Order: sequence, then structure tokens, then C-alpha cells
Amino acid sequence: MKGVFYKKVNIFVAALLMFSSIQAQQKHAERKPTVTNQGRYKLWYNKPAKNWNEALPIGNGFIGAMVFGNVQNERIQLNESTIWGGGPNNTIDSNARPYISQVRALLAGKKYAEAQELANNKLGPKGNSGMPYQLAGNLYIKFPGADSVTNYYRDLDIANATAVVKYTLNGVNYKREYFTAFGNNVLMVRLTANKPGMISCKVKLQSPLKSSVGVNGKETLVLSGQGSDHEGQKGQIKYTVLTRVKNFRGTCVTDTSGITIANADTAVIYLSIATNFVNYRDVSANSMNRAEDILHKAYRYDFNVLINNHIRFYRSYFDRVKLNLHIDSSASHPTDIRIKNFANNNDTQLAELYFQYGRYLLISSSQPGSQPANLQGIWNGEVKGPWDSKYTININTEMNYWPSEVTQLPELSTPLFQMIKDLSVTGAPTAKIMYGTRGWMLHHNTDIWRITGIVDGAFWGLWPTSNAWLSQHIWEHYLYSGDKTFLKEYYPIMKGAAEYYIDALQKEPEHGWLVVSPSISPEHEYIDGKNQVSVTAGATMDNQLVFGLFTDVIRAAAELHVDKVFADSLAAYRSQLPPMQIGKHGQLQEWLEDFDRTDDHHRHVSHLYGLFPGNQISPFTQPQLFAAVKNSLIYRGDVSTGWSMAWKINLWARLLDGNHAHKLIKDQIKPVTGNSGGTYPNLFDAHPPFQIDGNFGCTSGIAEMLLQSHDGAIYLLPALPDDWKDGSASGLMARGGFKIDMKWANHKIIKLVIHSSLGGNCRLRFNQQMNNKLLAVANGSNKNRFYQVMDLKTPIVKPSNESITPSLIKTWVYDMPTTPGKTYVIEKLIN
Ligand code: FUC
Repeated sequence: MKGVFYKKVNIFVAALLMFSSIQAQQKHAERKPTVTNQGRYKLWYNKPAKNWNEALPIGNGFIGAMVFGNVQNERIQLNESTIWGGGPNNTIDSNARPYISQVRALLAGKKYAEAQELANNKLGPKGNSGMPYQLAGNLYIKFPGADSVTNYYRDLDIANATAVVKYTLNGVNYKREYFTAFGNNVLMVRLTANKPGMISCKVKLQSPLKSSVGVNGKETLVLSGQGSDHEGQKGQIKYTVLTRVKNFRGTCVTDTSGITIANADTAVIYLSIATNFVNYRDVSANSMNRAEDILHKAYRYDFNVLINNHIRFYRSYFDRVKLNLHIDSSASHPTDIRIKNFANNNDTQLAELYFQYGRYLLISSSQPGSQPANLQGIWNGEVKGPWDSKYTININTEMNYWPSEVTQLPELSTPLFQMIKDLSVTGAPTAKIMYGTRGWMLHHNTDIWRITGIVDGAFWGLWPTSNAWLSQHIWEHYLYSGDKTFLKEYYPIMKGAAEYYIDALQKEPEHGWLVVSPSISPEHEYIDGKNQVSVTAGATMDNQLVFGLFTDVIRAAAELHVDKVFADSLAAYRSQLPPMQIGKHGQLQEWLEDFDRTDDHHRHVSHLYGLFPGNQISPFTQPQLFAAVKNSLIYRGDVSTGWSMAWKINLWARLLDGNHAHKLIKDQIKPVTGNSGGTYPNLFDAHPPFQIDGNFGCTSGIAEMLLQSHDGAIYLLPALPDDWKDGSASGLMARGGFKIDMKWANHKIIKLVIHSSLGGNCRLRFNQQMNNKLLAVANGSNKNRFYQVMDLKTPIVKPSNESITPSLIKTWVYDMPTTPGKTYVIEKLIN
């Protein structure tokens, strides 16, 4: 009785609070145009999703769900990050070594087509090409009555990580609320109406995987399923989905056909999903026990308690960064209409929403302890999704994590770091058996089982340099955080990647340079006579990746005061790597030989790694190289697949051309037609099909347009487009542990707040002269070790028919000494 009384009091208090918050919101709404509140952080629509790309994603790193919002037959498609096909395995090719030697010899003799043929015949995938990430199934909720409703509305509120559906039927207003609880790890759905007794429906579970539905006790609906057998691997993932309802009044009956709710005032659905996955080599957990434990713990709490905890948890990430771009009436339209109109109007705020959506997606798909975000984050509606919805490491996986440091979500890279650690174990025998080296390596794909062999045939898959790219993320995390404990833990992994190259690099006969061979410039081909060939030695990207890795390991060893002799030996190897070369079209050469074509629009722009995400090309110290990169990017063109355009946003930001970066944002946020990239109505990036890297890459690109910290200073507003002339951003991070808040008007910074977590000199770069009384003019040597550019070898410049005109970029640089933990507020910045 007492419990019921308190429950009622609580409901009353909650209702009062809700009412006063509605009142407060209404007051707020009166003050500002309603568009501001409707559009700013909501994706919203006035009709249900017709297909998966219109459904709305919610997730907590472990469970993912796509909410369709159908009136009569609601579908919530379910994912869990460890439901994959197959089981523990690796794909090491124990016969590869002699063929690798033969391919090397052919490449050294410039017999490219023969090298390609041999590689294609002898160095393909062994065993399998990786296992697919799979859906768990669907939660259906069937409602009686007509589909023809009025006032239909659905949204995804990315400021709170909640979704809602509302409509009116026969004079009754219905509401559904959805979220995937952070912390409690359950999917929650609450069904309410504004009249009592109106909630009647049937809840069902279904899956296209091998599965069965049963009942646990009296109240819990159970779906037991299994990951698929795939390419010779037996499906070893077992999973359990549990669903239980808490209803207020009315009745609720559970049998194998589902849960039948009749005449309730409110019904709350609790759903847990768990698997037997422990780690890449262990699937011994009990999925039923785990799912029961999760459900039991969550079921003790009411919806309001869980949603409040959820929102608090989520906002502890989301609220760290704010971006404010101009908002106008364009933002009052449903999101699908905004996407259609974006090319031709000035809906500047849609870029802000898209930026924050990328952060929302990362928080929702990658949490400490979860799997890293895969090609589709955590959301895949298929038994075998595109490219198996696994990890492609020649750009896509890395791009997923580009926003994590700069947009202040560093903890979300934890699953990536765990995966790197796993790969340094599974990739050690691969290095030894396939290449005869120390250290660890993998090729261009992996999956939950952390496979490291060649995938997809040599033309795409003979790329051994992912270990260097992944290691870059370790070093970058240190640059932003200064976290020596982390660096100490991961230094052996970076070192292991470097050891692989010490043993694997080959002396190229023409110049005596040390090159990666065999390899490819990811998935791209050059023309050798009549042949299209991808297999190569000394691709520019590989040279840059190995240069970057060696430099990072040398610096890490110095930071940790270890391995001096090893670091010196790395410096000696590094000096023998090929320099970058500027080719006959005034472009940065993609290959060792000048094969580049000006009409080549391939989606991969691998040789531009040195500009972004690397830091090997600077307009201030390498103007010719900088101009050559620009030429390469102009030749490559703008429109391409989604992730390719997202990469180009970052590249144009690093080329300090905000208007061109903005043009690419416009190219990316447009409806999907044909084969080029675009944006689906749910703001998911289209390769096509959906691939989440483009979302993350664009978020990172927008941050790069506002702040860069890789080139000797923290450069504020390095690539601000004309359309964003006024705005503010807070919480963006710079290397060296600086958090930056800034406000700008008419392209000029008018307020700057710098929080220094590590202390040290804060060197700032501006496009304009600033008030010298507030900032000291930089005095030459950069005293902060965290944002040095790399000392490159002088590039080779070929005689060129076309002009390379390095433009003179004028900036103003200032120094500000800082103390750890202090905040510096700088106003009246302009004289
Ligand atoms: C790489 C790209 C493709 C696609 C795939 C998942 O292979 O070349 O465009 O993104 O990954």
C-alpha cells in the first residue's frame, strides 16, 4: 500500500515537474522563433519510415535499434554489437611467403602486370574473407485500428538520445517514447495515450537468423538465436533477446505468440540482448544468464528513472561541445525536406545538426567495453550487410574515429584501442609466417575475430600498412591528452608495428630507397602499358605511413625515456624512405613512378594522407608540396562516394579553403541519387549504400574548418566559409590538452576562452592581427612539444608543364604561457 502511495506521489510530482518544464519550454518558445527549438537538435518527420534509411537510429554502444514509427505495425530493428557470423579463427596464409618474395622481385624489375597476376593467383584470401556483422532481429508492436491518423509526428532528439512517435486516432492522442539505456543496457519503449485504457497491442520478436521464440516464466518473451555459418566457419555466437512489459491497468498476457496488452493506460516494454561472446578467442559466456541479469536489474526501475539516468549519462558526453551557426526558417522544415533543399538555400544550421549527429552516432555506437564502430556503426538490418558490415582499415575504420579527440569524445576510442591490442596479438604470427618478420601486421580488413590475413583478392587486399595507420591513433591520443600511462601501455604496440617495417622494408633498385613491397595504393590502379595494375612497391601513402609511424615511435620513446638506441636506428631507417615527389602535372605523385592521370576521379585519395589525417605537409614550411596536394585534389574532383567526400572536406580544410570544404558539405548533404554519395532521410551517410564513416568524417571535417592544431600552433578559424561568417563553438580540443571556446563575428574572433589541462606554451595562429597587449607575438622557437610538424625530407620536384603556384599564406602567431588547470578568458581581441 505504502509503495503504491509513494508511487502515486512520485507520479504526481513527476507530472508537476513535467508540467512546469513544459511551461518553461513554452515560455522559452515564445521568446524565440519555434524553428530554433524544433530544428536545432531534432531529426523530425511527419510520416513513418518507408524503409530502413528513413528509420531512426538509437544505441548505447552495445544495443542498437532502428525505429520505424509505423502506426499499425511498429518495427524496431535490433542489433547487438557482438552478433557476428562464424567463430574464433584467423586467416593466415602459410604458403604466402615464397610468393611474396617472387612478387617483390617482379616489382623490383618493373614487371608490374606479371607481379599483379602472380599476386592475384597466389595471394588471395585464405579460408574466408571475414565474417559478417548481423542483425539480432526485430521487435514488432501490432496495434489495432486504422493506419490513417492525423497529427503524425516522429523525431530523434540528439540532445537527449531519445526518439518519439505521436499521432491522433479517433480523437485520442497517442505517444511512444524510445531509448536504449546507457548504463542499464536495455531498450525501452513506453506507450501512452491521453485517455485511460487506450493501449492495446501485441508485442512480438522475430529474427531471420536461426532462432526460436519461447516464454520464460510467465511474463518474459524470449528469442534465442545464433550467428550464421559463413564461408566455412560455423556460427558460434549464441544470443538471447528478452522482452517483458510493465503495464499500468489493463491486462498483459505472454505466450509463445507474443505479449498481448489490452486496455492499459500505459505499457512499458523492457528489452535486453546478450551473447556468449567474451573476446575474439572465447565464446564461453551464457547469453541467457547475461540477458536475464540485465533485464532483472533494469526492470526494478520505472521508465522515468531509467530515462533520467540515460539522459544524464548521454549528456555528459554530448554537452561537451557546442556549435552555433546561423539558424533561420529553413530549419522549421522536416529533416528530409531540409536535405532536399540544402543545396539551394542557406540552411546553415543543417551543417551544425549534421556535425552534432556525428557525435551522437559515435556516443551511441562506441562505448568503453563495446566493439568499435564498424562500417555501419552498430546499425545493420541485414543477415549479410554491405561489405559484411565489418572493419575496412584502409580508410573506413580510422575515419570513424577522426572526430573523437577534436570533438572531445576521447573515451569513445577505447574499443578501437582494444581492437588494436587484439590485432597486435593475432597479427604477430601473420607477420612471422607470411612475411618472415618480427612485430605484427594485418591487411585491409578485420572482423570481430580479429583476422589478419588477406581479404578480397590481391588487387584490393594486398595492403600491409594498416598497422601504421592504426598506430597513429595511439600517438594522437597522447598528443591530445598527455596521458603517459596510456602511452606506456600502448608503446610496445607502436614499437611492434615499427619492428615489422624494419624487417619488411625492401631496398628499391633505382634509388636505393626503402619501400613497402608488395603493396597497393588502396584499391586504386595505375596503367602499365595496356594493364590496369594495383600491386606496387613504395606507394606514396605507404611511405607517409611508415615515415609517420617511425617519427611517432621516436617521439614516444623520447617522452617515455626508453629505447634510445632503437629510436636512433629508426631515425636511420627513416632517412632512407622515399621523399614525396611532385609529378609532371604539378601533382603529388601517388606512386613511386609518375603514373598519375589528371582525369582520374578515384574515390580513394590515399597519397593525400600526409596532409590529412597525417601532418607531413604544411603551407608554411612546404609550400610547393602543399600546392601539389591541392593540384592532386582538384584533379580528383569533388563528387564521389560518401566517405570520399567526407575525407575531402578535411583535406580542403587543411588546404585552408573553407568555401571549397563547404561546397563538399553541400555535395554530401543532398538526397541520394545514382551511385554517388549523399545523405538518406535519416541523415545517414550514403556510400551508397549506408556507410557511417561519411557521417564521422564530415563531423571531423567541420571541426578541422574551425580549429587545427597539427602544424606548430593552434590555428583558429583556419577554413571558415563565407556562409558561416558569424558563430560560436565551445569545447573543441587542440593537441597539447587545450580546450577552446570561441565566438566570431564577421569572420573575426571576438572572444576566446582557453582551458589548459597540461600547461605549457599555447601558440595561437590567426588569420588576422590581434591585440598585442593580450597576446605576445611568437618568439620563434615553439616551446610546446605537442604540436610540432614533422621534419620532412625535401621533396623531389619534376620539371612540370603545368604550373605549381604556392600561394603566400599570411597569418599572425602569438604565444601564451599557461598553467595546468587554468582557464584564460580573452576578450577585446581585435585592436
Ligand atoms: C573500401 C572502399 C569502398 C567501401 C569499402 C567498405 O574498400 O574502397 O568504397 O567503402 O571499403
